[in-house]
Amino acid sequence: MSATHPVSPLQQARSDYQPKLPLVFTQHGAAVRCVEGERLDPLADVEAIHQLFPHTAGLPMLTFEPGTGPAGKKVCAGVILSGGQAPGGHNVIAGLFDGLKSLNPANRLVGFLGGPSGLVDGKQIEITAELLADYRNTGGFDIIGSGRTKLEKAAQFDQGLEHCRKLGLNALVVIGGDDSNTNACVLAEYYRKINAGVDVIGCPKTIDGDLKNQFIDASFGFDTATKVYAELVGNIQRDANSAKKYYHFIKLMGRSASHIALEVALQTHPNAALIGEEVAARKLTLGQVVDQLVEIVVKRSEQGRHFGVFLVPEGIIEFMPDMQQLIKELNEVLHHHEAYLKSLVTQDDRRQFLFNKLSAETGKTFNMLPQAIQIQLVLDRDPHGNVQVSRIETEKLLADIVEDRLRERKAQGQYHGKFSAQCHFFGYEGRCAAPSNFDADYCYSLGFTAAALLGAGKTGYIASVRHLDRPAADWSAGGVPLTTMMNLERRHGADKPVIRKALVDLNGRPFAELAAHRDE
Ligand code: FBP
Repeated sequence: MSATHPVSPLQQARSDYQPKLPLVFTQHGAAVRCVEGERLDPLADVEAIHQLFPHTAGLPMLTFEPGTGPAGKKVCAGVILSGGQAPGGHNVIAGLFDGLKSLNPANRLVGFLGGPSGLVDGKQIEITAELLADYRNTGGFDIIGSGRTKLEKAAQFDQGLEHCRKLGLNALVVIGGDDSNTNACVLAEYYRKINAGVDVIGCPKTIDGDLKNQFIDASFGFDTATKVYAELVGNIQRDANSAKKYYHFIKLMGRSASHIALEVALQTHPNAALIGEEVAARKLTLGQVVDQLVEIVVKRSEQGRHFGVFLVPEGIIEFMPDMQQLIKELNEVLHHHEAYLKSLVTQDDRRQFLFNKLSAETGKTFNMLPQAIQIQLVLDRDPHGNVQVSRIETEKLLADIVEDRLRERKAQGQYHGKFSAQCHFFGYEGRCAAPSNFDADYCYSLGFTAAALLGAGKTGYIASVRHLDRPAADWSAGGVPLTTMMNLERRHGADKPVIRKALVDLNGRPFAELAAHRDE
């Protein structure tokens, strides 16, 4: 730890923690035997992906086995943190650094600043043992920062290559989610095609937990973030149960998939946890989702309980068919009438204009929304002019409509309770928490695995550490071709190769557990 800054006993203890590694690395460092397994095709759209990635599709699966590998290649790598923060990112860098040094003490690591744009703009720092000492086992991405610039154009790749050459780098490690690893895959293919001499390896990061498949057990950060949220939700549940006067609507991060809400629900047993994927499968409208919550409030009020906790996944709105239609129609209107809308003087005029342009059915959905949300839909637009769905305060939206419905029921003599809502959004509270021991170990192992892949001269792979349900020593380490996880998806009117996002599997054990016990 830094000599100039006094540290707390907790900081010191975290700093002293030595993350665990799979046994294969503890004897020989990252210079281990790399064994090729079966060649892996893309999981879907096989021919198209092979055509788009002729140099990196169909590569063999790799595992590291005990025994020394060929003499250590000299590796000078650049590392990029991409996208949202996730606990453990610093340990991926620490594992990568230590792994590279174990291959050859002359190996170097450079950190590109502020995410992928650091590579394109040539902004970086040298990662040294002294610098890293302050960051081992800490949360955050502040050692080099992160960003959301998409690396997808040849011009960006060429500029990046120029900077790599200037810095003497022959490898890049991209630590990111599905989009960032998609970009890493395209970059690996491009550099291989032009014989750039720069290998590219990805690492699976995201608190959202949606970068996983048969080869990737989990993305790092999910374990820590869900534990932090579960603690906060648990505290609120105790408060609700003590004061007995509020319904807490708690939105939990997770841009699209509901893994976080599901995991937190399993840890805390709230009165209801909405799961976006279930809402989509059952084609539940906003009104129907609200009705489910209203039923719970009414039932509890009959038992004299006027309090409770509801979990709401951040991405829920995009799973509701009526809201999907509303967003689609609003985007159309906003695009076609942008100038006219701007010329209108009041927000009310704009709301009214939009309402008149919507189809009858969608108009009803729009009308159901509280005024503040209607205005937000008109005002908050992304750089393409589309509605910013992620900015919609879903927890307030649901609380408002539930309150309205209860008022109606009261007027009809069907409800006699008291209802007062408190709204929360837990997201940023968990993304930079100190990693759990699991995430500290997993991240360090991922970084070490990335170093071993680079040492073995591999490109176009994602570092994979598997069997995470076992003790760390028994984890297996290796690489999975990035193209294996690819499929074609429709984006902005064209088919694009992307890594498939893992949504909550309604036939999987975590959801089955929730479904079996939620009525209790
Ligand atoms: P990544 O997919 O990049 O890991 O980010 C996930 C996430 O934390 C989501 O849960 C959330 O919707 C989003 O990032 C928030 O993004 P921002 O940090 O740009 O506000």
